[in-house]
Amino acid sequence: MSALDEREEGAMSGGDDVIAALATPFGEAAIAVVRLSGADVEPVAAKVLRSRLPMTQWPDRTAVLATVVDGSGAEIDEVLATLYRAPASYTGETVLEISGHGGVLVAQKVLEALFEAGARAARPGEFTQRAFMNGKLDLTQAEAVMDLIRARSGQAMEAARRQLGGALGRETMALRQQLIEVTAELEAYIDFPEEDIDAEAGQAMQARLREVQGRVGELLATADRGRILREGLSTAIVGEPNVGKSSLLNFLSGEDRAIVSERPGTTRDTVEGFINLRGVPLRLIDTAGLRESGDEIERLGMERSRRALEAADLVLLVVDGSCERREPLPEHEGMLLVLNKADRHRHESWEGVDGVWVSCLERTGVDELAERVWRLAMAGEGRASAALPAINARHQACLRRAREALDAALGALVDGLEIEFVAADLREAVAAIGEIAGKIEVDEVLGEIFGRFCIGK
Ligand SMILES: Nc1nc2c(ncn2[C@@H]2O[C@H](COP(=O)(O)OP(=O)(O)OP(=O)(O)O)[C@@H](O)[C@H]2O)c(=O)[nH]1
Ligand SMILES: [Mg+2]
Repeated sequence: MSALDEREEGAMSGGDDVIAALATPFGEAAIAVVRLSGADVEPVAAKVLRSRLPMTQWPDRTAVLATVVDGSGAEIDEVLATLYRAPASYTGETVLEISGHGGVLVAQKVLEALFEAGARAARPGEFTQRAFMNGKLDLTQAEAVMDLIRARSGQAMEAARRQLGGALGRETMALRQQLIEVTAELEAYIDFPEEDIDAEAGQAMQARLREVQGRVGELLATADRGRILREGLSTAIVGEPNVGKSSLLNFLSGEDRAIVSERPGTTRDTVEGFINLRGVPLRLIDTAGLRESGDEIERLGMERSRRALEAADLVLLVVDGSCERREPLPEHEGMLLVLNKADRHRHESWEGVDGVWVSCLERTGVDELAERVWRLAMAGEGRASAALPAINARHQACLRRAREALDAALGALVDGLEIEFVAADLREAVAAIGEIAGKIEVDEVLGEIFGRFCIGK
């Protein structure tokens, strides 16, 4: 059975079992929220919740004071419980949220009581997966839920919010619709083999396909931005030993992450720190200083430095600006020269060299550095605009497939090949674009997506 059929069936029958999970982080907190979802939430929860009114009489979406008891009737916690009867809930099934006292043991006991009463532990993302199955969200929206939770910069949050609002899903479904219409028009000719496509209609179809093709290309161009917003711009800090690379990582991240010492060759392994530089998320990677000598371990470290350098979106090349400039500077796309130790003195050999002066010791120069990094990071076309979508790797793969199929269809149409060939390519493009919002035939794709969620979401 395809996921689509399942989705429709799910909408009618609801989930078969009641799932439960802690929706708040595990640990000590003011409150802990345990969430349940399923068609039989009420009969299951009624076994463990005691309240003045029986649960059947609880008003919808209203907090009710209740006591949680275990199987033997022993009281566990006094809680506020809110019932969202199907279909007006996050998952589309009946949902119950139990807000109890935050505490590792209390929340654990509440969950155990619920499991004993017939609920089972939810898998990561299972609540959202059910919301998708019940048609509450399309797949891009479901993915945006996690993007929003994980957003570490204002831009990432804004992009996730837009996607959660359904912008990407609507757009891809509209493109899919256009393709379906052209396919239908073509297929009408298949039924009348004696008729050729007349020139005007053929032109019109080509024009429509080109329009979709253009938009697919534009969406594909946002993949880089999407990756950067989700994962951060990988930024390697490189340079000779002892110039202050680790100091720069600590300075920018505001944390004492990497060991700093006056001994050259201190950093052996790469050390990472995530920072948010004026809304640009950066994954800073401190590396081992590059030099000729060094022992075995240091050489291995340098090997890692080179790999980080190759893979980086951005490179901060750190030099000691108080010392004389010796070798020619390496070149790298997206590289910025950072002249450190400005507090000592600015050696005249650096005059006229394009770079940013900082002092990690006295913590100066960060504003200009942020400005320059921002400009470099956003140099990529259109990356800075919050209004653009920011597709993820899965969307990118679907769009690439769609683009290939579209290219083939257009080629076949232009060459006047058999209409069946064109239609087959178009159907492939329809399927590929449809997958983005969740018109999916393969269940593994769903498992793959929701498996990355946090439990309780
Ligand atoms: N005066 C001054 N000293 C600094 C500054 N930044 C770093 N240092 C000193 O320079 C030395 C080396 O700093 P690190 O941050 O360990 O240098 P590194 O580039 O990571 O060195 P390796 O890991 O060995 O490659 C330390 O003694 C720091 O205190 C600065 O802005 N001014
Ligand atoms: Mg270091």
